[in-house]
Amino acid sequence: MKEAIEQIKAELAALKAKTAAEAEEARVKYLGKNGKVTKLFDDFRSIAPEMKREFGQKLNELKKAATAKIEQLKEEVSSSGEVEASGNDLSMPGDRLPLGSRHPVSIVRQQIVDIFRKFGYDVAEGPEIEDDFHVFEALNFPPNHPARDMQDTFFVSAGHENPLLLRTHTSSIQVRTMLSQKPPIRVICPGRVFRNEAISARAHCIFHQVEGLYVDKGVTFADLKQAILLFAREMFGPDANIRMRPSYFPFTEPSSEVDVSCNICHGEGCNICKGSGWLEILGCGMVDPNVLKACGIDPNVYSGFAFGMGIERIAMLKWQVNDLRHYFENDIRFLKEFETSVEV
Ligand code: 2NM
Repeated sequence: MKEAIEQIKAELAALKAKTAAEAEEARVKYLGKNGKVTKLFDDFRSIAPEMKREFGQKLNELKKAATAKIEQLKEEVSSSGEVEASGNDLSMPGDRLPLGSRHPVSIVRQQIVDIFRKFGYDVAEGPEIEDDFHVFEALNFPPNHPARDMQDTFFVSAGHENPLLLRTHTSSIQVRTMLSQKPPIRVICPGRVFRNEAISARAHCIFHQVEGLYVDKGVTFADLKQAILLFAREMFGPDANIRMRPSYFPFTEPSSEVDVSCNICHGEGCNICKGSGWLEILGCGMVDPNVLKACGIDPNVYSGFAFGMGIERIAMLKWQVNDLRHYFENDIRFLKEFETSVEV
């Protein structure tokens, strides 16, 4: 036994490993179930009792030394960089994947939604393929309204009472919300919308909207005005002001268009605001009683306001982008402009 111990000691001293696999092989050879050191422990059981003390101690030392040596080998192969037969150094750091950036429309949508969430609005979404009822009928569009025309709306199916179509605004989400919830209702509805328009610098057949709705007892136009003012100041800075111009939408009465003070020239007049000092940002109004009725809400008990804005338009004002088409073409040189907006 003595010779065996000495022999293994010598072997351990000379032991080398170039790879993790070799180090593991060495561990199995000496300390594995049928390893040389393990074997000696088996032999130890059958030696004369008076020898046990001496060899017990030696064997324990041997096992300790073997364990330490193999630990050391494993350490060496992992820290020195293991070069495989293929020549690949598996310990090298990997190539960095280039990180994309968020699309400007996505950045602005999130910003708008976050502002209204702070005001206590819930976020709601709905289907892009809708039907006539949710997009037009419930929203007080008369049967012969031009928006219902093939020229303005993309139809998925036609020739029957409630045709399927691509939604032309996200108001259909608000119709669904009113049909399924009781007031008080406060929702903000972001989404993609579709209109059959010729593509130009100012118009596109696909764009993004955020619409909001607030229905409760005693909601007034003053509440609407204050909500829009607070939104404008969160979005465009604490110095922003708004002005409201009378307008018309089938789903609201009265209706208004809202301008924000030009944050480029501060009223001096520049080519962004075309010298007026004001920029149009959204449309809004008090929800028409006919709409509340169609959505199962009693207009004698409740009132509400609603508003809608185009995300691309807000993003154009924010970054002074002069052509809407940039948002859809995904030219990498344009998208890279927004790289600093990525939070890593
Ligand atoms: C706008 C302008 C004014 C609007 C109305 C509704 C609903 F469903 F409550 F009737 N949702 N959104 C609305 C009102 C949208 O976008 C320019």
